[in-house]
Amino acid sequence: MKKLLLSFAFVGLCGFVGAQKPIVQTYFTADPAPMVYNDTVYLYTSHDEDSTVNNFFTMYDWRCYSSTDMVNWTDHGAVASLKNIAWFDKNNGAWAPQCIARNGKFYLYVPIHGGGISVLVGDSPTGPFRDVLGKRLIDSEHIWNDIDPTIFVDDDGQAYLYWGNPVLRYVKLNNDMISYDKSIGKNGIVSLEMTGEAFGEAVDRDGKPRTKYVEGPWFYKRNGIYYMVYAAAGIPEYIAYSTATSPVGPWTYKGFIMERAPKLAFTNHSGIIDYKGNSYFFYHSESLTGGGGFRRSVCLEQFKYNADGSIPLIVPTAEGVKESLSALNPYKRVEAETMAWSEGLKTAKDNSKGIYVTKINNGDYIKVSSVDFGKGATTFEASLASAAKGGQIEIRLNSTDGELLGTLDVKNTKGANNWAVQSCKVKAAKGIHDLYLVFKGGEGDLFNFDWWKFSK
Ligand code: FUB
Repeated sequence: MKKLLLSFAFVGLCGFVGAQKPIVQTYFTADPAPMVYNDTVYLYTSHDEDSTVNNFFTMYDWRCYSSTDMVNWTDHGAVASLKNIAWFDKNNGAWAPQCIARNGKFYLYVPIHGGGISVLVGDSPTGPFRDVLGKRLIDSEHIWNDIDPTIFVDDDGQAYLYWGNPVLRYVKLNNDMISYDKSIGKNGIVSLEMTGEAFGEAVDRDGKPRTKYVEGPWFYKRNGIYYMVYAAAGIPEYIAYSTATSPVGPWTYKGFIMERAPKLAFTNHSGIIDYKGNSYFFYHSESLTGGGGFRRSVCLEQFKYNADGSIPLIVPTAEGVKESLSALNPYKRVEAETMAWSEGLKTAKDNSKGIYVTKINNGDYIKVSSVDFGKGATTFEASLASAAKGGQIEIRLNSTDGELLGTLDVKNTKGANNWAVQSCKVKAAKGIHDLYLVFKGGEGDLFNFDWWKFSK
């Protein structure tokens, strides 16, 4: 991806093709599943590898990001991987996940393409997640089509797990969230009758009737209405939705939410939340530089429900979410992997340090939105590690060539994981600005970057 980013920069454009704005730039991410927990949005994603194998989905692990302002996102890395699922003997197939919190635990439901739906359990929203069952959760005859789990716990405590392509099925989860009521449907699994009234009328490639529903369901309740939002209408996919007055239907088709648009991928997949009084629609596109149908990127739009609870048509924009919900405090340690935008970078994990920013080359940068400098900072410090000559961090306001507050000369620390806090004096910046950390140096990887902080 790095080479592509550099060549793109060469033609004088930025890192997405004037279409939808990906909220993650360090990896290709897909199948967004947001979860609001303790005032923070945790976003679980699948992960398209940079190198696609056999021209098909190449997906080995699931990633997590978090935000409290909907503009700056912190990378928590891969929180689960097919490597941790001992009973599955292939390394590919980590498709669309969803996590929910219950009983003081976090349940990450994952489809393993060709292996069915599993549940992984963690003690924190960012894992680690364990394969507690040692086998798939959904005991079904359709494992090839058992993809895209979506989970909702109703007000009476009953949890429902819906999933499937091209038929929607559900189970009623037991309170332990890792087993389900076997007394309903076929061995506990209820297959919905896929009618035009419920999911919209369509025809398949051979002209036979089918519904618009394809895959990627997102199930939730709002103001007494149950919503089923899903990928619809074949390839390339629209996003459509149906509603019901009970968690098990009957469902009524309501129409499209997102139509096809340039730079949307041939799949689409949505997640919807309300957060701090606003409504947000997550989807994926292929708009990050180097993107494609198997190298997708999660994007985000804010929207408003209509007064009757219906969802308006949402048009993907180049800006995505336009305003941060709160200003960021630069006087508390900020993880380097917290960013509103970046160019040319990757993140990696160090067992003692956690996630850090790596693959830092000359000209790469991090943008952090809406940083509140208050009455002014005097010092910038950062935790850095360099096995090479080091380089510089230019600390700038508002753009990559905006006002220069100071330059930190990053010294060699005798190892790419030998961390040292290094600092420099800065000109006092006042008020709220976008902060740009612009990396300069010679050829190759310059240094690794764990966190930064200003002081007064
Ligand atoms: O990411 C792999 C598959 O593509 C998902 O499971 C579908 O929803 C589609 O997005």
